[in-house]
Amino acid sequence: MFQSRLMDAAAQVQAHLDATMGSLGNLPVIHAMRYASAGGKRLRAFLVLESARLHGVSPDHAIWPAAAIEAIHAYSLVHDDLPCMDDDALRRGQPTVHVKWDDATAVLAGDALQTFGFECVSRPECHPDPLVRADLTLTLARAAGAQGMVLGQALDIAAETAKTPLTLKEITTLQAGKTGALIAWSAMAGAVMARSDTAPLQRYATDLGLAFQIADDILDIEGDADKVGKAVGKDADAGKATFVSLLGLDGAKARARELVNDACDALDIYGNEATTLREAARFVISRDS
Ligand code: GRG
Repeated sequence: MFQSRLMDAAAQVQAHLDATMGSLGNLPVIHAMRYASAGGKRLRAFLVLESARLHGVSPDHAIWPAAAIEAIHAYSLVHDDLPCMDDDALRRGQPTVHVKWDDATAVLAGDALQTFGFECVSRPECHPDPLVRADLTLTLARAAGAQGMVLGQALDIAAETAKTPLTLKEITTLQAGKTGALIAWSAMAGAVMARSDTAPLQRYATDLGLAFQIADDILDIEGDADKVGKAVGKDADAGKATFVSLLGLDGAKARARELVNDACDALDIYGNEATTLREAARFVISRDS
């Protein structure tokens, strides 16, 4: 069930991005935007669509926040791959945007993907109620910005030159911003659109986001094609704390399983309707890329 819903979400969001970006023109920056926002697992779009389904929100409305979060996620990857950040040559198995075009195009494509994301959630087609659109926009700004993903990225960059490795508490805070905030927004989007309680999905997504990052650290150790490029990146630096370096490989795996169990428990109030979200949580720690 989860795999087919994930594939459906991927196809729907790609079609929507193609349709909405198709009219943007023919400049290199537009091609770079479309290139950078293609592919990927589409886990965040899936979470938006599933959260919307759980709350009876129309898929025609939910596709807008699904496209928004994938555009913002894509912007963060384009900027993260730049030479001044992680300096990666490969993303999703393809040359990164600054390698295929140049640094300036990558900065602009990332900027344009970010503003495109905010346009998606503020367009009238996203939801008939302007207060809901405002709420989606406000919460997305907080998740992506200086209290969320940008904060996490800044803490990560600071950690590279810190005299001592981060503690478990510090790395948990860092990752809650860097990867957790967008994942949490995605899972809560349906409840926001339905003007319903976001607390159960927030609990689910907080645990899911952390489990996702622990799984990413485990994949770094156990091998992933995209991460081969990290041999020249700053993550290759010795001494940078990860969940694996702090907990050990077995400890990290056990912690990820514990978080997934807690994430599933947070969905109890939705009963069987949330089966696919529970499957998604299990997928996050069993994926191979
Ligand atoms: C530049 C402000 C700014 C932030 C960048 C998300 C991020 C912050 C950096 C990405 C670095 C990284 C590889 C983190 C590990 C976790 C992660 C976000 C992996 C990529 O997400 P997936 O696996 O990617 O969902 P796909 O390609 O499937 O969309």
